[in-house]
Amino acid sequence: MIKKTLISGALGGALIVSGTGAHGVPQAHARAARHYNIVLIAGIASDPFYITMGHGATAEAGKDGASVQFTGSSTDFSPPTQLPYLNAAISQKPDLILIAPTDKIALQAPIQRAVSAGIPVILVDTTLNNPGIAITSVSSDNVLGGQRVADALAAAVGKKGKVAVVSVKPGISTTDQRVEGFNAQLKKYPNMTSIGVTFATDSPTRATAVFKGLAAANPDLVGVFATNTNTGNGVAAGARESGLSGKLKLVEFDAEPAEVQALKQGTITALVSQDPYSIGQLAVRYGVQYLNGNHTIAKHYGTGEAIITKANVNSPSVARYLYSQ
Ligand code: T6T
Repeated sequence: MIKKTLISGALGGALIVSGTGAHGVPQAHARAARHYNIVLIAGIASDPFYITMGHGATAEAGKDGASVQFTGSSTDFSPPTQLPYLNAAISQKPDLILIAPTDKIALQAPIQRAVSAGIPVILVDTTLNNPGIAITSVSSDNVLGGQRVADALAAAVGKKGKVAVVSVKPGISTTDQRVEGFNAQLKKYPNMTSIGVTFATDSPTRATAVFKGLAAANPDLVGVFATNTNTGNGVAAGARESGLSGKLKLVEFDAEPAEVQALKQGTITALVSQDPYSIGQLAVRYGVQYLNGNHTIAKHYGTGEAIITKANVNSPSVARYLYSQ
């Protein structure tokens, strides 16, 4: 599917209209003038979001006569664990680097080193404070995603009460933008208040502890927004272990298998999921186009988001928004 318009309501289904030629994507595949070696450096390589992105990138590379090496730390989403993979890629001198920077400031200079070494870079998912050093970036609209979470949570709690946010750490563009969108949209609900953001460093165990602490300290808490997969899995476990599953409403970002299972079981009310397959696919497609000498590329390409609930989780219209492993 190339052209895609997604219309989604607060807790409603998602309608995807397909055709060809959206995102300014070249209609025919940009076949490589020669074989291109592309390195994809994930935020965290064990995360189904990036694994699915890797599948999209690899599939596209196969069509374009290129190859993708999928790398990244399998333990942590952090600059110190990501940097060795970036440094290794720079010394390997691939034709193109696709990278999800784990911090918008800390990765700026290291990515500039790749660019200065003559390796074009495309930012995938997360971005930098100055993304202009990359030839383009491909991502979801994370501010809009955060707004959708606020609407879904408001609908789930009857538009009133105290809610909390559990996120990863400050400085990650995606999760920061989701919180920004969420907070802005929450202002539209005068009877709702947020007690703010607590960070759990992408650790499910810490997110469980954070959830339990928040629930214990705030018996009137009615809902929680968990801003990504690992955080969401920890929060959902916390709700189950505290006997609050289904009672305290959870709306989470992403749709990896454990989150989808928790949605089906009623622990999670709604997921705002992304399209990582298309992120990988488009990044390779534009990268190969660039390497072939066509530099008429936009500075950013957006992929869609979907709201997934029990009502539409088995619908073919949201299938591409469910992550694989
Ligand atoms: O939510 C995704 C990604 O968009 C974010 O940048 C980091 O966390 C995930 O990988 C999911 O765990």
